[in-house]
Amino acid sequence: MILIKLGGSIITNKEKPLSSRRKTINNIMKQIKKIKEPKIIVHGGGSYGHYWSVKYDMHTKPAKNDMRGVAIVKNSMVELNKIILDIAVKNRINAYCLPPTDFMNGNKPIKNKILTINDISKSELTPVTFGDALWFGQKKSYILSGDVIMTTIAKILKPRLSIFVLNVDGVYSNIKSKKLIYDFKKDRPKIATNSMDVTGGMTRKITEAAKISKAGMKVFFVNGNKPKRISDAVTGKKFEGTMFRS
Ligand code: IP8
Repeated sequence: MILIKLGGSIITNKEKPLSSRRKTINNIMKQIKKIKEPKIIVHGGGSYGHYWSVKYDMHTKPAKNDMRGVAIVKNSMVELNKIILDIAVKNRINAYCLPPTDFMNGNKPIKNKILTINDISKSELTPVTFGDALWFGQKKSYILSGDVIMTTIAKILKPRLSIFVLNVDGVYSNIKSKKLIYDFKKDRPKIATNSMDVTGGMTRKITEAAKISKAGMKVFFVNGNKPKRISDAVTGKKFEGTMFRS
């Protein structure tokens, strides 16, 4: 099984609230369609979920947030998800929408539900889930990142490969000097959190990718602006991007 995360920065215009990059999503879906293995797609919030999460001061830590904020963030994610689903279906991918409420209870994954996602992916369907605003319990809510969903699913379903599709080439802050933005010795990212991303942007991605690779699985970061790199990474033909190995 191939687990794919479509980052918010590649599927939306981060500078412009509530604007998606339909052409880019379409090009990515064309490549995903070529993958002849079971696959699961996760997507981020970009200028939909993050825009409203910032406005309503909602974060990954469970808190007694304004419930109007919860409603609005969730609605915006459903809207973005609908765009993703439509473009997937247009490209003959049988997208099967699974909001994270389907397999999360508060901030705990429901193991048997996640095992079912695997069964679904082995049929002719492609499960699609996303980062979201979730009910936590005791009148609290929190923002669940799609990157965290990647780790949650990977730990249970052990994908052959996890791919993070980004708006950049990889995890170097400077491609020439090959300066890494993750300190593998100290086991933490070197860069500061992206202020627009309530879930931590690139920092979060690297943290989750490191967790998946430490659990013994292969993780790739690829640039979604060069979508052929996605199918190339899957076939193992050629690889351009950042590879995490345990
Ligand atoms: O962009 C966050 O998902 P992420 C989703 O994958 C929301 O971190 C609602 C901000």
